[in-house]
Amino acid sequence: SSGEVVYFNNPMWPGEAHSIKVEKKLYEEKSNFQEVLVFESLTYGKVLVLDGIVQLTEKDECAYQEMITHLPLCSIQSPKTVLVVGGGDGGVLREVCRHSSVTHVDICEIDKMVIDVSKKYFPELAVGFEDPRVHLHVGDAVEFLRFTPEGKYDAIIVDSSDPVGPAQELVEKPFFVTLAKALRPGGVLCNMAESMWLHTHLIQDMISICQQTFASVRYAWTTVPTYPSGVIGFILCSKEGPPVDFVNPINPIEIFEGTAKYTRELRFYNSEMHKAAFALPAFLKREVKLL
Ligand code: AAT
Repeated sequence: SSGEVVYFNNPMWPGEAHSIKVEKKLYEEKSNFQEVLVFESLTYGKVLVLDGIVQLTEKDECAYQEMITHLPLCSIQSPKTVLVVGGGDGGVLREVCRHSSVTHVDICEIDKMVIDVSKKYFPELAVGFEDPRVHLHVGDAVEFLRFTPEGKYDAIIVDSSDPVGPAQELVEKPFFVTLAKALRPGGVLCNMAESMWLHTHLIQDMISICQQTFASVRYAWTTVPTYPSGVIGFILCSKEGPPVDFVNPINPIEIFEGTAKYTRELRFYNSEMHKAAFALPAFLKREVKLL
């Protein structure tokens, strides 16, 4: 409740807790899929929590949404068709829509309550839903991809929650196979891939699956202070076809491209951050096998 510090404990990060001071609880409800909580914090603005895991805060969401979006989209020439998996807050949509080359965006989010809550409490993120290029599908992404025509997308962004609850299947091989099918040759995938400090094994498992499924695989990371351990990573994959050099972006976005609705400037991403995101610490290079 108000004025108290909320401690986030989870088997995903055993033996530690992270904490944020609550100014005011704004919303708490159980959806068909998860517990949805929104509160105003003392120092990070509003916070969205699903099943006791912080999904975003107003202060640091830029570091996550801008990186998970522009790492893949700036790595290919004129992306046109994009799929977002999860991402019901709309933040990734907001970033995708900065790219004027984009003509069609599908989003498949399982939980309508996340979308409604974002529209009410996070207008700076939910603005992404207002773009006419965006097509919303409420449902399970596993199911959605089963019916997706082959080669439909230039890029897919998997902005999903941790693999406990509704996102469990999203880290398994059959799902990656359907993602690969849905991409055109040379198309790219960017997948949320946890913390190198906490989940090296999970990262290695996801990388192995991706290496069996895609032509090239890279790992990148960024800092998000309110995520456990303060960092989060991404797996970037490209399908066989025209080769993609993720580390040296060919489609810079610094020049503001958005439509009138997207007047917000980039806060985190630039071409230097893009390149730097692929530099990996020695221990991670040893523990994960990147070719
Ligand atoms: N944009 C940053 C927030 C997220 S949201 C992840 C979303 O994925 C949630 O809205 C959740 O409802 C949705 N989701 C989970 N499983 C599925 C599924 N099977 N199909 C479609 N959508 C799904 C990510 C934060 C990352 C936190 C890292 N610790």
